[in-house]
Amino acid sequence: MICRQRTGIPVETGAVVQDAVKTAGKNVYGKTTSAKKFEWTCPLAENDAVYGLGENTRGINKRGFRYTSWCSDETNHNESTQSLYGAHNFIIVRGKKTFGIFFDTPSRITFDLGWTDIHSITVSSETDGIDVYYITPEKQTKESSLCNIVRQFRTLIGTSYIPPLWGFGYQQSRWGYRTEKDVLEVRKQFRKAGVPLDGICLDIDYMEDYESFTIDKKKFPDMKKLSSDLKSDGIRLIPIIDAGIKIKDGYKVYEDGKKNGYFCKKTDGTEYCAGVWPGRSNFPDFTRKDVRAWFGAQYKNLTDAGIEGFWNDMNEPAMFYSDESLAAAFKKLESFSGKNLDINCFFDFCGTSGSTFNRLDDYKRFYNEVTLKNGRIAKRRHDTIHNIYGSHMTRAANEGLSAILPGKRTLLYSRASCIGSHRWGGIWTGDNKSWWSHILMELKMLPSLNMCGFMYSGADTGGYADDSSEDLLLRWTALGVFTPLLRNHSAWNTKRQEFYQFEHPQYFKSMMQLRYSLIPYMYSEYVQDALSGGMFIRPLAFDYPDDSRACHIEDQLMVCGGLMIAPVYEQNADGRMVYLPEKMTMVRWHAGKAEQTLLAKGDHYIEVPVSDIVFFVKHSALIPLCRPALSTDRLDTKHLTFLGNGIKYDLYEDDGFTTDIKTEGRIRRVRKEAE
Ligand code: MIG
Repeated sequence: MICRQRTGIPVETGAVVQDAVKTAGKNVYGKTTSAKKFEWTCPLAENDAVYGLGENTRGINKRGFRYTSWCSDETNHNESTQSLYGAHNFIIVRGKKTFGIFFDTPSRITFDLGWTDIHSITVSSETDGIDVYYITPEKQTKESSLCNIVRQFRTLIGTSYIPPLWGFGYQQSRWGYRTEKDVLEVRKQFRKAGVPLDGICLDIDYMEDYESFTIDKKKFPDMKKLSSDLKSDGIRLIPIIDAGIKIKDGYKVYEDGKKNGYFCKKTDGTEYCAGVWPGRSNFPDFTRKDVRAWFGAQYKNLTDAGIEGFWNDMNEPAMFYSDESLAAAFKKLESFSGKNLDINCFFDFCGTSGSTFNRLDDYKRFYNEVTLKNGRIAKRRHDTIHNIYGSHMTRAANEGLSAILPGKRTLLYSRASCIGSHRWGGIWTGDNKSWWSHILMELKMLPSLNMCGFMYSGADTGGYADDSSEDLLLRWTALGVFTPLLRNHSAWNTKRQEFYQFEHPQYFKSMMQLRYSLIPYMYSEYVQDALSGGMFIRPLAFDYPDDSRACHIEDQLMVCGGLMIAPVYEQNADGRMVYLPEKMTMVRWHAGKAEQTLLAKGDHYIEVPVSDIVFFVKHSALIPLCRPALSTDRLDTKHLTFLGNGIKYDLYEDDGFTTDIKTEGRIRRVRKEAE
């Protein structure tokens, strides 16, 4: 059961699709106060756990720390970080009473989950209107109450984005593929080594002067021909689109936006201007329907060249500086001139030029036009609706692409997000580092993302910033094989990290062969989970709620209906301890082949050389594998082999593109005997 409690007149965030919810009566948990500031508090008992918050740091059980939903450009994130690129305000409290709670607000909101006091939660926000949804688990369900709460929540927020089938293929990216030649080199290396590949991402260098929706003809003389050549080889191009629009006469997108008043404005009615890639830029007011329609239509410049996939970047929005913060920084720097820079001012001096980056006072300088939940249109200062800006850029792209390419799914993922945009696109988890701790961080983030509806997700595999090494990339890839979005991406000033830069390309080939063999199964599970509100990736606690050992495990995950993974995330490890909550089949994937061993419930030390992927199949499950191919459009699902001891599997299949997604008539029962 879901109940809603409304305070004030909230802004429409787009998160919720179902309005048939009861107004909160007695099915309310904790206490709400809303004198000036909204606050919700709830006591926690000794063994209670808190799950959720999607893209954020630290544990799967989030108890014991504080978090802030505030879409932030945060490459250097670590355990101290409280906000990342997405804002996902859903938590589940597991205790004597287990319930879910969703805070539907576009404003900054803080979650003190047993940080100040380990025995209580305090959630607070300075919003002037908020909808709080309380979710009580249904009685008598086959699944755990945790899964049931997520399922109800996902019904409330609507079906998660389903990418085209090729979005499950491998994507190679690098901020550094500058020209057509660079792209062709990537294809050559993959195809030469016989390693599967479905996508190559184009970062900002393909644009003219970093202007969104343009193509630099000097570097990419014939994008249409390039994309069609690559497509015939099963590879698609995925260009980046930036939120900030360069202020430049003669740049059509800017001129249109300016003429029609589509950019965010300050109180004096002039456009708000901040520096991003192209220098001084304006920011489309994505919370306006007409602006979304206009922006969405711009994608046609690239779809006309045969492009069918995009990634939307810098849409928190990230800002290097504003006119105001830049002027203040210069003034301050000047004031240091001729001074004796002692301890009292040297560090202040050092920090001054960096102080212009993503400032709260800058987010207070401009306005967005939003729709309120009573249907009225209103102006809101950006900082009060910050968390839905990026998600509405995804919405603009999704709606635009659906209109441009009707009946066809396109690939779309974004950096910033808010619950609601899980329906419009996927997300990658933003800039990370080539750190072992970031493998573990991704592992812990994935189930939380699934709770919040973000199923099509994954990290920059191998790490974005800093130099990667072969062992790190291999271990990270061994996790990535199980995430719907699997992309190797890195920054321009780091060591190249395509598999062919390293000593053992055959290890990557083997791992990609596993991925491609699993794609029909993963796709089938993904679509069925998206349609039914199931979680593609789950903490063990969600499948084995009565096993207290399983409930405390934070470095193993359940994936799809039938798999458990236990990735290695420590350098130089030769294996790891794995806990099996029931009897399972261990699969050792080595040199493109599976070796299966039945293991008893309990603890096992499993050796895992960097060349191998080891994972586990639930005792009752049967996992179909197809023969790997170089791209998803070449996968043959007629001939399947199987992992595990189950007897049958219901495989969902479609053409990989259709927008008419339904299971009727598309499920084929496959059995082991068919081998
Ligand atoms: O501030 O387009 O997260 O993936 O390579 C950097 C350049 C802007 C941030 C993205 C990253 C991308 C980079 N972008």
